Amino acid sequence: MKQLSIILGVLLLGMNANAQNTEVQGDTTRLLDEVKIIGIAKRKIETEMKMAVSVDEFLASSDNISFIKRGAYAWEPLLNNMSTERSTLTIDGMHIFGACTDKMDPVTSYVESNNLSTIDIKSGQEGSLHGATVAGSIDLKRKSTPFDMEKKFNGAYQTGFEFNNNQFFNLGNVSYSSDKFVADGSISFRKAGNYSDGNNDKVNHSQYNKFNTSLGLAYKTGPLSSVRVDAIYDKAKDVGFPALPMDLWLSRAIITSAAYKQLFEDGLLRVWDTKLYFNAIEHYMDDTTRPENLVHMDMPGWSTTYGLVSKMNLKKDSYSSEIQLNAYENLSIAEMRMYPQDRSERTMFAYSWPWITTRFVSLAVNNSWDVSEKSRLNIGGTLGWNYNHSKYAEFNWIFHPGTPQEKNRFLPGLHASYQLNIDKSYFSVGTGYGRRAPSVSEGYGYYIYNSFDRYDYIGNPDLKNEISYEANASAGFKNEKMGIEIKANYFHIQNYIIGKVLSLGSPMNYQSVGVKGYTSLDHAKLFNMSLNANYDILQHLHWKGGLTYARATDDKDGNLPFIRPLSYQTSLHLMHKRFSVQTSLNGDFTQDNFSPEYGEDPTPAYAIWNLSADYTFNLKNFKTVLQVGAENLTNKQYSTYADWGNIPRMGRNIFTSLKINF
Ligand SMILES: [Cu+2]
Repeated sequence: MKQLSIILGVLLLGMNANAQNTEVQGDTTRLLDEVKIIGIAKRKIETEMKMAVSVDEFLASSDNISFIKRGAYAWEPLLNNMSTERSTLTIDGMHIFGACTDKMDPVTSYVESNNLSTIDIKSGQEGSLHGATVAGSIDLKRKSTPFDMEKKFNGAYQTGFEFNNNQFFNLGNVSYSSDKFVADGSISFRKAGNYSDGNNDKVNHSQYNKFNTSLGLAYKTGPLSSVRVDAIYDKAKDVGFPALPMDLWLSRAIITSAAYKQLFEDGLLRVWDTKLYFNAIEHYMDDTTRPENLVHMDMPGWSTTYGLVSKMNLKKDSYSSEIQLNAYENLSIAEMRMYPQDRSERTMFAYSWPWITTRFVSLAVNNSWDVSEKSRLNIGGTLGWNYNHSKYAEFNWIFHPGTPQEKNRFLPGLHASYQLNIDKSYFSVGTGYGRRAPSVSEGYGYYIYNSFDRYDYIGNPDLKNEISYEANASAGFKNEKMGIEIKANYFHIQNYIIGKVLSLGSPMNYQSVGVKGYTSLDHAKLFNMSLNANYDILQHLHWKGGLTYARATDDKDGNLPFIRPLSYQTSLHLMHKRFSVQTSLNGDFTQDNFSPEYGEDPTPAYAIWNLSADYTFNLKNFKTVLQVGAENLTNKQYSTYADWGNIPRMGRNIFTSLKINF
């Protein structure tokens, strides 16, 4: 497989590739720029309230993302109220898989806000370009400066302090561009102590330390072609997870890629971009920091992925298309070593991920036709192949005797949508069909302790593929002064994978109450809706508001867990000369549709008030912004429906930051 990827990569590199704009001229710098600018025009990594946000805080500002929080660090992003197994999480299209059986390390925890340009979120099957999915895709786009005829050097330095948890951070990034050569670099440090909740009580084990650095170099190999190499190194140390029975001692990731891009001046094919990548993660948990644990368990994990992603952009008249080939191989290993207080007396060893290899190849196409000036039709599809191999299948045979060591799955997907613009209004309707394979834990996990419902989870290699049928619609209106938009989607998912109590087997962990096996429900239904509006009250006074609603049930009309109750957000933004002030109120209504079967209890309503102000000035010739603000101004004690084990959230947090652009 690895060899196949390499051969394919070499083949693709040997051929020609490239661009996106119909106006083709000899000036290739411009061409390359135009391709890049699509990324730059998107939202910057900051929120209305805060300019120095973490990747998680930025993602939280998107209305189809919610989070399971196990502490202050590495929140698990849920897309359309579905867990990470149901979405594809990629960095520039590269697949990466966390090395933690307890989901301490979603892919989003391995990047930093100063090496990203934007985050591309696609809902449902529209996200199938990067691989088989049910919920959609989250693609973290790295910064990549375009080639420029003029030599340019820029960068930014950001520092700040947050008072609640004594978080101190320093983020720096630089970029250099010329006609032939481009370099992007970033470095960041964050260190935080335990945070305090709304009762001013310390939440123990909520500290973290993160170091991240990245480097990207691009060289123009010809008037219409370029090569680019990228690397990210991330290290998290001494990270507490207050909601879990153990913490993270050390996690390290290295994420590398080499890409070749070719643009074409004429013809149907405009851009061909091919990338080979490699990433490796090591993850070491530690429970010796928890004196309440009588028996200690070391649970290290490793995840290594090699892959290829090759993408073509086609365009002719009113037709444009993206074609993407994905191929990767991942090896996931997790160990469990148990011993009493004395480490030398090891009493048990097991693989919680018994060396699981996953190979995946998919070819995906998104086509769009501008049917008329006002309407567009999108049709796309994907065909994927997923292969799993379990090296130490004896762990899987304990609960599933005789199950084959290997498994092949075919994962087709289809989607279509129609968009219509009439004057200042716009509408869309869409539908989709797709499948996904079980994740490594769902398929092959062995005694993975879930501290939320306090069960040990066992994977099932014979699980059926999840099959999703989806419908979505949106409508909006926009003029110079205001905008309003409503969006809704509905998923009917067959063979919905979830844990159910097993009558056999006894718990391994003394904290656990029993054993659950991953099994398929006949079906589950999910509905998501959002309503957003904005209005410019005065030229320099802007209002924004939003509501989200979701409902999800299983085949017996019972509630599914981790579904966000009715939630809202409203904010005001006032600008005056060099000052700007913003305030926001956000909250959830009472969670009535909770699921006791999956360990949930009702969560009361809460509302959080935030306020921040910033001042822009010139420090010598550098544009500088100083910001001061407070989150949870009233120091409200609360936890949300998705706080693991109902751990309280942060109380009042005063934050300051300074950003210098040069
Ligand atoms: Cu972990």
